[in-house]
Amino acid sequence: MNALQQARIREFVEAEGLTLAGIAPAQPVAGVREAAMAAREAGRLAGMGWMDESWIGRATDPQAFLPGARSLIVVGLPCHAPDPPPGDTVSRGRVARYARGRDYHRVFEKRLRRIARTIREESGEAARATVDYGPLLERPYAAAAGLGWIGKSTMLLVPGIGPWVLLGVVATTLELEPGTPLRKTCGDCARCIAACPTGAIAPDGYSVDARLCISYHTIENRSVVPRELRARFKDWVFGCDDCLDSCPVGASRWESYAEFAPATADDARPPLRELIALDDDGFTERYRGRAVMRAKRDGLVRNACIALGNVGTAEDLPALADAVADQSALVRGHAAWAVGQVGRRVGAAGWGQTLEGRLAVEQDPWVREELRFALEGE
Ligand code: B12
Ligand code: SF4
Ligand code: SF4
Repeated sequence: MNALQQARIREFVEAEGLTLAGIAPAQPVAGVREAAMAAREAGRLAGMGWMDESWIGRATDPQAFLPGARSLIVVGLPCHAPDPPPGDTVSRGRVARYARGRDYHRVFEKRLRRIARTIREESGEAARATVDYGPLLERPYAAAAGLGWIGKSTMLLVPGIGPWVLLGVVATTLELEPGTPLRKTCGDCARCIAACPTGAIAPDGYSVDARLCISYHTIENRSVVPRELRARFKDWVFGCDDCLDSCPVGASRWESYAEFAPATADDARPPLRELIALDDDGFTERYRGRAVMRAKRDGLVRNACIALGNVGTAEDLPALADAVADQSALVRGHAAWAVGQVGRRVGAAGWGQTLEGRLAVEQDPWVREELRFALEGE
């Protein structure tokens, strides 16, 4: 690869509006496969069964992703935008910053695929793009490319921007000049570890236990959220940014790719009563083209019930009473928990009857257990 070709690649990347990019050699990064396998074996990947031994093997070997690959072009998209203030005081949830606008997979994919196509057409070499779900662990390569360093929160931290960057990769058989890994570290800082509401980050950092992580539960978990965790979810309904928000790196700088910035307060802080009233069609209409779709309707409504359990008021109890009779058992059980939480907290009348009325007709054994627990308390 000569300097001219290298400059052309940078041109393709910048022509797509992507200014944060680096090159990593297409080789396994030492220690990463072992670390990922150890996380899997210890159960820290929770229910993400797709990340099995075979997936991790492929995801840590760029040759499996693109045979003959020599270089990985790693690209970052900033996603740190301020919240538009809501003009009311209704109970609201919170969506992680990366998911407030258009689905970043779509925003990225088109651009990265165009870059890969241009490389193929101009050089005759092979090129393949991936973002997030492709079998390639992205953060270690971003660090190898010199884009940033891996922090104790496990986030890639970019100087000046911090953890607020989403990643994508174009692998190519072209030989490109790799970047140099940064010599930066987190030093003595441990703010993210202290800020995590569930203790999901290992005491010394560099490892997240997905079984405890709010992001995992609100996005990936399709089933019951362990009762002992729910009260720590606060108002998060999709993802969690607590470890990112606590990070001093890049904290004072707002920078976002325009498509991720919330257009309205509801994109960042959706009214919870609206969320729990969504049916399948309403959910699809509201979140089509957005990352939130990944939670599916039942998952998002379950999350909204938990958030209402934590921040809801007496005004939210009628909506929660409807959710106790939802078509989905997953929603009914979490709604029952939320009724108990809000009812006790605000000392409202009638919440016990709501739960007893449901218990009289409920058939699902798990929902019955949640109803009994909500009635009896801890
Ligand atoms: C699975 C996954 C999750 C899981 C597990 C996360 C985790 N920390 O393990 C869950 C659902 C919890 C999750 C949550 C989030 N995720 Co996520 N996730 C992924 C995914 C698909 C794979 C990551 C993975 O394999 N995790 C498994 C563990 C074992 O690996 P790891 O923590 O990444 O650590 C590896 C390396 O960093 C390395 N390593 C770390 N330290 C050291 C030190 C040494 C010495 C060595 C040798 C190696 C090493 O070894 C580890 C094993 O592979 C990637 C996309 C991808 N294809 O890579 C996105 C990705 C990591 N997620 C991303 C984001 C944005 C998030 C959230 C911020 C979303 C949110 N706001 O809710 C949270 C942040 C939580 C957190 N603190 O990590 C971004 C991160 C961007 C960045 N700047 O780092 C990615 C890259 C997606 C993307 N394309 O932008 N995520
Ligand atoms: S995303 Fe939230 S729950 Fe998960 S590690 Fe970070 S602060 Fe903890
Ligand atoms: S909060 Fe501190 S320890 Fe955690 S990732 Fe940021 S700099 Fe590193």
